[in-house]
Amino acid sequence: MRIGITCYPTYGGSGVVATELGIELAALGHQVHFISYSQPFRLNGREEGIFYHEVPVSSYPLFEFPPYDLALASRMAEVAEFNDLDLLHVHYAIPHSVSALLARQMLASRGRRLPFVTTLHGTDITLVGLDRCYLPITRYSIEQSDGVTCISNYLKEKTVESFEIARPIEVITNFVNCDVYAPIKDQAVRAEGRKKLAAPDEAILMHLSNFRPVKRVVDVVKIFARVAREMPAQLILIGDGPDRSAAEWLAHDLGIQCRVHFLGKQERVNELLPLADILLMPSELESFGLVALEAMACKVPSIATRVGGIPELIDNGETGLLYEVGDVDGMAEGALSLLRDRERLNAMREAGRHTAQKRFCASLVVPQYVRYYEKTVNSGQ
Ligand code: GMT
Repeated sequence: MRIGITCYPTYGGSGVVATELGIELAALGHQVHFISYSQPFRLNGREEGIFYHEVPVSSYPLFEFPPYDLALASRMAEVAEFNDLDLLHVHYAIPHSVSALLARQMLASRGRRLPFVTTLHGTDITLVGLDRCYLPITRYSIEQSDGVTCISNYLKEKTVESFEIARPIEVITNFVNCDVYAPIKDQAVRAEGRKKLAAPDEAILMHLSNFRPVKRVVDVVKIFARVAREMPAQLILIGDGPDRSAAEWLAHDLGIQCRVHFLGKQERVNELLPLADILLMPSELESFGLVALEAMACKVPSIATRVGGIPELIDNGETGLLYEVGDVDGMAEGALSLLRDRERLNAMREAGRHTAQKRFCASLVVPQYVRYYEKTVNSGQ
């Protein structure tokens, strides 16, 4: 198939899923065209079967807000026509599904069909989409999509309930490439990698996010401070965003700044994750929690919150430990209990990898998207 994909190219789960999906589809022989304002950060521009089309957004003194959604719709229509696309797949409803709707109408007026699939990821429904400014158009574009998918059952229920959507929504969960996200088999190599982050007797706790308030990065530092009081440990934080400075200040105020390391945005997180003992994900909300899945595939269990779609991914006590939002004492206790009980930690490491392979591996999930595309393309003919 020839598939156009639009996503936010910035550091965020929906962009990661869209990019990894494009890479997997291209590896299966499909032709993939990314249409966005900049190249998605996990693409290097040299992948076979993947093409990138930038959306130029020109400004004009009259425009206080340059109309990106219109520029995107124009580019989608052009790319679809010039490359004979079978369909568009947009990730994150706002504004991508509205632009896709316009592109579909533009091409229809020229006698061409361009169906589009919208994948809902989370805050496009739970936060931004519920904002009254966007709610009516988000609901409309979901209803008008030729296909709609959600990344968890939680998000499907939330969408149906909050937007009173009657149309069918397919749940296609997020996925991970278990060859790319994998434990480091050679223990000497792993030990060498860990040496750059911590002393041999120290535990490594990790956090990875875009440091938005919903991620509760300050809780990450609080949890770590409690762990570090009890045992030698280092905290590695990957990513960047609005709450980084608050987390840095807290590390200083607690006097643990020499054990807390902010690495900023990293491209090859698959090389860092397997070095950790535990991932901390104390989010206020996660519709899925992709980072926890990537960590599981690397045999790293998560200490996380019992919110949104996380319980669909993490089996409490089996593949990770779940707590109420803000329960930093509980999460610290959980981390300590696992780090002190290597047998239990190892069992969890194995169970997590097993779950990633058996339920969330790209080789199982990506074909579900392909089948859904085929159904969508064929149903309107
Ligand atoms: O959570 C973020 O900061 C990014 C956001 C996005 O849309 O880019 O992530 C959402 O989509 C991810 C991929 O499907 C999910 O793994 C995240 O759980 C979801 N975030 C929230 O629901 C808060």
